[in-house]
Amino acid sequence: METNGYRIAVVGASGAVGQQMLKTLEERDFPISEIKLLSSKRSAGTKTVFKGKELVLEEALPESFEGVQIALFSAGGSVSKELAPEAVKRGAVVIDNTSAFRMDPDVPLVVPEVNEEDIKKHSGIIANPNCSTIQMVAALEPIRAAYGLKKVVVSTYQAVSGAGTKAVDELKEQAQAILKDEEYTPELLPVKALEKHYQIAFNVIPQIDKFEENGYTFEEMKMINETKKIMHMPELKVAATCVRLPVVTGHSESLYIEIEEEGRDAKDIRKLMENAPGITLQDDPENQVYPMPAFSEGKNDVFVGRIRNDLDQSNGFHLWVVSDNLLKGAAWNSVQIAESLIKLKLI
Ligand code: L14
Repeated sequence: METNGYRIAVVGASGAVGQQMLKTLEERDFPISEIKLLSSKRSAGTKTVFKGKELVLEEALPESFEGVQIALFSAGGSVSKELAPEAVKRGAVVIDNTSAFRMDPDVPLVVPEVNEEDIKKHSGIIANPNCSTIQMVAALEPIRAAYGLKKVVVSTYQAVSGAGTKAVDELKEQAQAILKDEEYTPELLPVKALEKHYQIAFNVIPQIDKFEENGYTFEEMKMINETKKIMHMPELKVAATCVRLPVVTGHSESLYIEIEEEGRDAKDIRKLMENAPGITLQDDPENQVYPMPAFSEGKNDVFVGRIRNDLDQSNGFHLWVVSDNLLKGAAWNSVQIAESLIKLKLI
């Protein structure tokens, strides 16, 4: 630890995202003078290694944030609602990875490649967007900036790790049970809190999060509303269908977009992606090069490929966008926001 670094807390340090946050802080060599690993009462006492040192998780309490400068939250919406204001009261800047404050008009919702400057308006809490939203807006922003954007229709192919480590275990246990012809009772997906659960191994579930009254799921509405907020485009037309697949890590998305400018070609979009921050273009159909979740795991970038012209709509294009949902979709974007705070001299 460096003496001139920051005092950090990670809330939800034992979770799928929390663990990736620790790994990312290590990899980035984030300046840390002190780090506190916080968790629910249930996980308190468990140990985890950070920079070669074994650390014990403590139960997250309001007092835990005394002296903390940056608190990274990823322990569920109810924990954030209760403890983020307590952390802010004690002088910390909170970077929250849950949906608790994302649509709050006083809370910046930030993907640094898209709207880094919004961080300047924070009053204690900065929200990390939904995983599927982050990778989509990272790909859309360079297109919007160059050619304008009118409409987006997205279908997602989402990994189970978004629902936590238990959902990953469930997928593996189910797959093994099914291969051995054993009975298995699904318990977690699509939504743990609901009564009905479905098999995810060798299946596809067109529901992520609860349904809202308009027939869209909360995950779909998050993508729609968060995209407009991050891109500062309340008028943008967005539709989403969010689907869970038996993939452990890496969300994929099929995007149909319509741009403002006429006369553009898929080649132009490809060139934009080639030069965009945080994007890796993988688009060479002749050689079967395109993004896939199995090969995006462990990488911070958003991968874009299959860029092609719509066959009927002259300003319409199709893209395939893949990223590690635990990294750019969560841990990496959160740490990136922390790096932006330092870069913009806000901390
Ligand atoms: O909104 O179950 O941050 O995959 C992202 C992961 C909601 C649940 C969010 C999942 C979560 C989602």
